[in-house]
Amino acid sequence: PETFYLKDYKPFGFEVESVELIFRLAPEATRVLSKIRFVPREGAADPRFFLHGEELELISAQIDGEPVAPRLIDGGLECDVPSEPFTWESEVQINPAANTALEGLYMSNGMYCTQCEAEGFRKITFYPDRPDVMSTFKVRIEGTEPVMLSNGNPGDSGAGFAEWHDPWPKPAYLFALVAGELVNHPDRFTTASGKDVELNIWVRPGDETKCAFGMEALKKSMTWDEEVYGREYDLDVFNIVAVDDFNMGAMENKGLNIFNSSCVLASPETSTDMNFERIEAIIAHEYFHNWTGNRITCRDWFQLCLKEGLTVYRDAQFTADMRSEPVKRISDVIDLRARQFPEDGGPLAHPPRPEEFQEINNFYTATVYEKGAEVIGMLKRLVGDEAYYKALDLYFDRHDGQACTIEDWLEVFEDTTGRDMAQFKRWYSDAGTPRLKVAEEYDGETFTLTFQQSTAPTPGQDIKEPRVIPIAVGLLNDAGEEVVPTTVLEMTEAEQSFTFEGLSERPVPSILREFSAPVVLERETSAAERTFLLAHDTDPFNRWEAGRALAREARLAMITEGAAPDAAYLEALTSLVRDDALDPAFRALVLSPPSQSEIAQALHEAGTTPDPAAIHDAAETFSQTLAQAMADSLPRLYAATTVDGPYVPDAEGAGKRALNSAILGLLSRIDGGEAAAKQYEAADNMTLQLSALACLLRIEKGADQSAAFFEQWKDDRLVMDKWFGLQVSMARPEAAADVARSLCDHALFDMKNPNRFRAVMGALAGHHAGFHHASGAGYALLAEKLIALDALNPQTTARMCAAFQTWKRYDDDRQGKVRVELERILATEGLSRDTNEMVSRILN
Ligand code: B3K
Ligand code: ZN
Repeated sequence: PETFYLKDYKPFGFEVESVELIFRLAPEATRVLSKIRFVPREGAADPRFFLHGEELELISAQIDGEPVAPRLIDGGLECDVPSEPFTWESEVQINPAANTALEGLYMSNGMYCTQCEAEGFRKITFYPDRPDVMSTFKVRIEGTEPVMLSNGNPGDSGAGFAEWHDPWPKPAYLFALVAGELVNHPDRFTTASGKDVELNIWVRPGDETKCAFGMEALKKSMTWDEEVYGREYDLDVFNIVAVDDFNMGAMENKGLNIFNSSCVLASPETSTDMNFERIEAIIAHEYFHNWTGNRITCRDWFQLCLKEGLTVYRDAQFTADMRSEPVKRISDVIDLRARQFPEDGGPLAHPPRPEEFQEINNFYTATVYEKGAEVIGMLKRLVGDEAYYKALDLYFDRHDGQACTIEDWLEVFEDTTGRDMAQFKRWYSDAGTPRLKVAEEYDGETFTLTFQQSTAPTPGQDIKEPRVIPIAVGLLNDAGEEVVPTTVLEMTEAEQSFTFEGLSERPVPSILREFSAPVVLERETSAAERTFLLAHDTDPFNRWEAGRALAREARLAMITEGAAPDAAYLEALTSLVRDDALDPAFRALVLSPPSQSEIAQALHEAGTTPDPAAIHDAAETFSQTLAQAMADSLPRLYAATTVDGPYVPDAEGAGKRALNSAILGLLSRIDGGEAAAKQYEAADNMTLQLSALACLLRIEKGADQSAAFFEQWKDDRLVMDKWFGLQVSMARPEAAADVARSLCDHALFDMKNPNRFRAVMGALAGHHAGFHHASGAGYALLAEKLIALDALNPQTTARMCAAFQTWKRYDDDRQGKVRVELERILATEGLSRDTNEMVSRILN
C-alpha cells in the first residue's frame, strides 16, 4: 500500500468555486449527479486534474456540457481539461445498502446517512477529496423519505425532494446527508448578536423522549462558546441526527452533526451518569468544531490535531465549567494514562502531528486527540490565560475560512506574545512520553529542585531533544499550608535546577500540579510523604495523585514481594472516604483502584514481566482486604451516600452516586450481595440498576438479576450493549473468552453494528486477566472476530487491533501466542489497508 508523507504536500491545481449535487435515492442504486465549477490555479505546482473516487460506477461525465472520457485509475480518475475555468459534470451510481464499512453514503436501519471524514466523500462522487479544497455546496435530495437533510440552510422542498444550501465554504469531509423516517425534538436559540437559530435533534420514532438532555447540552455549548471564546453560530438551523450504526462517537458535519445514538440519546431509565456526562461532552465537542474544524479547517490530514486537539481542549474546559474542574482533570489524566501512554510507549507511537500514514483513519488516536489537547493546555499555561485568548482571537480573525497548519497555529502565539515557539513545536513533531526525574535539596534556607528529562526512542525517531515542560509546583509546610503557591517552572534543558529562597523549614513539594504536562514524573519519596500529600495537598489533582501512587506501590509490593496490603494506606483511604467535607466525586476517584493494565505497565517499567493472573489476584485481595478493614462502617457509609429523591443527571448527584456505588462494591464483598440485590430491586434509574448488577456479577451472585435485566431491556439496543459488555467484563479470567465467544453467537449479536461488536470484543480486550489469559484463548478469539469483521468494516476492525499494542510487555509464551494471531490476521486474503497497516506496525 502507498504511504503518504507530510513533506510531499502540494496544493491542488484548481480552485473549486461551487458544488451542486443531486441525489436520487434508492437503497441499492443511488444516483449522484455533480456539477462542479473548477478554476485552474496559475503556476500550480501540480496541474494534474485528478479526482478521487472509490467504489463508484461512472455513468457519464461532461466538461462544459460536452461528453468527456476520463481515464479511470486506481483511487479516482484523470481527465484532460481546459486551461480556463470550466464546469465538470458527472453522474455516478452507488450502493448504500451494500455499504457495511459505514463510510460514504450508507444505510442504517432503513435510513440513509453519511460519514465522510476523513476520505469518505470519494465514495459518493468524484471529487478532490482533500481538506484544503473548500467550496460552497448546493444539494438537492430526491426520494420518498419523509425527512431529507443536508448541510447549511434549507431551501425549497416539496413532494419527493428537498434542497439545501450551505453558504460557508467547506471541505468535502464535512458534507452530510440524512434521509429517513425521523422525528424531531425541536428548540430555538438566540445568539449573542440576536440571530434566531432553529435547533433539532432527529431520531427514530420512539426515541423522541430521549432528546431533552442533549438539547440542553447543545444550548449550553452555544452559550459557552459565545461567552468564553466569543464564537457565535452562523447558520439558521443546527441539526443533530442519531444513527445506530456508526463507527465512532459523532461527526461535526457543517450544520448537520451526525451522532452515534449512544452519544446523544439519554434518559434516566436507560442511561448512566457516565453516559449523561459523555453525551454532554460530545455534543459540546461537535458543536465547538463549528469554529475549530469547520470555519478553520486542516490543510491536510497530518494536521488533524489542529482541530481535534483544540476541540478536545475546549470540550474539557466546558465540562470543567459545567461540572467539577478537579474531577474532570483527574478523569482525563486517568484516561490519558490508560489510552495514550501505552500508545506513546509502544509500536504505534506517533507524534501528535504524524509525518506519514497509509490509512488516515488509523490516526484518530489518543495521541492526536488527547495528547493534542494536553499540548494546548501546556501552551495556555506557558503564555497565561490572557495571552491565550488573545492568540485565539487572532487565530479566528486571521484564518477564518482557511485550511491551516500547526505552523499557522503556533504563529498566532508567536505574534501575540513575542515568544519563539520553535522548541515548543517538538511537542507536535516528537512521539513518546518524556520521563521527568526530580531530585531535591535543602540547605536550611534554599530549596532546590533539579529535573532531568529524557524520552525513549520511538519508531522512526531515535534521538529526542529536550522539550519545553511547564512544571507547576507548590511548596507546603508540615502543617499542610502552602508556603509557596503554585508556580510554573519552565523547563527547557535536559537537566535544570530551580531554587526557592527564604525557607526556614524543609518544605514538602507538590510537583506537576494539575498534571501540568503529559510526562511521567519519577520521584523517589516515602510512603509517609505520599500519605501526607493525600491528606493535605492543596492541589486536588496532586492529592489524588499521591493516593494513586500509594495504591500502585502497594499493589506492586503485593505482587513482587508477596506483601500484605499496606496498613497505613488502607487507613488513609478509610479516613478519606469518611471525610464528608470532601466532594463525593473526588472520594470516589480516590477509592477507585488503578486498572490492572496500569499495574502491568508499572511492573514492566520496573523491569518485571507482568503476570496478568497475579495482577488480577492482587487486585481481588486488595479490594477484599479493604472491604474487611472497613467492614464496620460500610453499611452506614452506604446508607449515608445514598441519593434520595428523583434522579437528576447533574454533577452533584452523579458524584454522590459514584461514591455510593464504589462503597456498594466493597460492601458486596462482605454482605454476600444483600445490599446490591436490594438496590437492584428498588432501582428506578440505569445508574443504580447497572451498578447493582455489576456488583452482583462480580461476586458471582447476579444470574437472576442478569436474566431479569435481559428480559426487561431486550428491545433497547443501547441498554443491551451494556448487558453484553457486562457479561464479559465481569467474567472470571479463565471464562472471559468463552463468554465472549458464546455472546457472539447470541441471537442479538450483530457483527454489522459497531456498538454491539465493541460491547463484546472491546470488553474482552479490556478484561486484562481474561484477554491475556495464559491459554491464549482471548488472543485467538479477538483475532478470529477481527478477521471476520475486516471484510465488513475495516475502520472498526483496525481500531480494535490496538488491543494488541502492549504485547511486548508480557512473557515469551504470551508474546509467541500474540505473534501467531497477528501473523494470522496479516495473512488474511483481501485484508483491508486499514488493518494491514495497524497489524504491521504492531508486529514491528
Ligand atoms: N471528526 C470526527 C471523527 C472522524 C473520524 C474518522 N475516522 C469526530 C470528532 O472528532 O469530533
Ligand atoms: Zn473532534
